Amino acid sequence: MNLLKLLKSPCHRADLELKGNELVCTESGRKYPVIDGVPSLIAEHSYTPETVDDECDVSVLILTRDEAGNIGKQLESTAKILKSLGATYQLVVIDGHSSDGTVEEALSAGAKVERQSEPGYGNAFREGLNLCRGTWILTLDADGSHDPNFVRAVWAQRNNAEVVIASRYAGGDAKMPYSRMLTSKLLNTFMSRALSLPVKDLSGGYRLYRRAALSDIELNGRDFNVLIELLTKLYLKGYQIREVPFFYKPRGEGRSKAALIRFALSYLGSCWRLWRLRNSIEAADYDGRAYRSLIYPQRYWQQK
Ligand SMILES: Nc1nc2c(ncn2[C@@H]2O[C@H](COP(=O)(O)OP(=O)(O)O)[C@@H](O)[C@H]2O)c(=O)[nH]1
Ligand SMILES: [Mg+2]
Repeated sequence: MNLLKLLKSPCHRADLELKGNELVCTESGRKYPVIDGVPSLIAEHSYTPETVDDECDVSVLILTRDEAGNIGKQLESTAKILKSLGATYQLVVIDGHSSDGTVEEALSAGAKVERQSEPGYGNAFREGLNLCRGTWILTLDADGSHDPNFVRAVWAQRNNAEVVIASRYAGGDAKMPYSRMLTSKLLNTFMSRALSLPVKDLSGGYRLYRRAALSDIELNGRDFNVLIELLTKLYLKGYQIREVPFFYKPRGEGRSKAALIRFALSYLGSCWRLWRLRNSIEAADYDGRAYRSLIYPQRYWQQK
């Protein structure tokens, strides 16, 4: 027997259709999540999609791991700001198998939610990018550190660069434990010098990308290092990167998943690979840098 036929939507007493991991009211289009195979017909869990699934101005991409108490607020505030800016949007959440109700909270806030298939922030990030359909992709953390009010400043710069970074270190500031702040600043300074990138905040995840610029970039980073990998590869292609000052707040509920040592190792581990790429002929500014090189034979050869 088709059990779906027995069910009616609580909002209109109408038939329900199963679409992906949601039951959809055939009368109103209101959506009810199916969580781990159990349909939830509770009104608070349902939503009427206001977001556009196909083409839209912005895809909001948020990665989550145990962010209950944070993700709902973050999605709602971001959606409100985008609405006030007149932008159409979709909300995409890639979840790292949270066990605290993050998925339900994200679904109630109207997001398209997928569980990541491979572990690690980098894998979730890649899977998320593949689902984004917007002209721009806005990435931000779920935990309340990335205040959605800064979306306005980031959005205002969208036509001036392919990547706009809400930057803690280019005129902004960060409220975080001293040890973390020091490690983060040292790492960012070292990496930006080593890779000759004119960017002060390489590791922050609050960014707006022009999606078309990402189309032929292949990412390999499995962890947080994917953020610097993407920035380096975009810069190599000659794309513009712009930083706007931003104030990073302490997270809301829960704990950070970025263990300091693992975080630093993951960045330094990518450094050699990215350095080789940065200094290869693949870089858009290779000729210009060789022309001004401190290495005489290279300069001579280029200026000949
Ligand atoms: N899907 C997914 N999200 C993650 C993973 N690790 C961290 N996140 C999310 O990525 C964002 C940044 O992580 P967070 O722990 O706040 O790192 P921190 O800000 O550097 O301390 C948060 O929204 C996390 O929930 C992961 O392995 N998978
Ligand atoms: Mg955080």
